[in-house]
Amino acid sequence: MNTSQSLATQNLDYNSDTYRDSFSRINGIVIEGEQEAYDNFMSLAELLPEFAEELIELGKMERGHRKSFEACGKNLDVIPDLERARDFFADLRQLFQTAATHQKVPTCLLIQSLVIECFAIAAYHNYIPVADNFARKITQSVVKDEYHHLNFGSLWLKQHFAEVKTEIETANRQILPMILRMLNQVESDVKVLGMNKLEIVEEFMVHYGEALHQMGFKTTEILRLSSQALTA
Ligand code: Y39
Ligand code: FE
Ligand code: FE
Ligand code: FE
Repeated sequence: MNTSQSLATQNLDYNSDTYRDSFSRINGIVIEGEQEAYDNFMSLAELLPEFAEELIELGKMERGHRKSFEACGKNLDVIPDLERARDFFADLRQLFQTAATHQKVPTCLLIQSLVIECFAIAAYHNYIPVADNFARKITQSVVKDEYHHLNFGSLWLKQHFAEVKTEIETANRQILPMILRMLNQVESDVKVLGMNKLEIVEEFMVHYGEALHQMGFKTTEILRLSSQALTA
């Protein structure tokens, strides 16, 4: 039994004010995150016309995720804090949109299809053992989709590895500290929901490191890229 499974045995009162208050912020972040993932895949479909059909399909899955997580909020009778969630994603959205404007496809793919997807997989995976029954089933099916989204990006980047390597290193330096800062901002809410920030960081690093390995980075390079997170 790992630590995240043992957390499931702690008593969480899904109807308490404390739980619902934190849930409104995390649920807002997840709903807004799924919406932005949809927007990002639509931008990618324009940037990569030869994969437009596939990318639009991936985007539609994100729209479905948003609806699913909206249902999780309704089920607990919680109103998601979307305004705060938009602030939460402001820097990340800016980073993606600037890259899209400059047609930097590798940067856009690294941001959405690797980093954000690994962040989602780590967070959802850690949430499943401590979620209410309704949200657990939904999150289990959502997380399966996120693996497909991750796979698209790592495959494309692998096929263009030599040309994109330098751009990826630059983008990594910008985005990793940002993701860690975002996670720090939600640490206390994540704790109220029965999750653990450090476990999310660990799982993020494992998935991200594996994706970088798949693309073609060597172990020493992966460690160097990962260490950029320490500047958060
Ligand atoms: O590809 C996707 O579906 C990603 C947008 C979704 C990530 C949503 C943000 C998850 C972070 C939760 C923060 C609390 C741990
Ligand atoms: Fe999603
Ligand atoms: Fe896990
Ligand atoms: Fe996704």
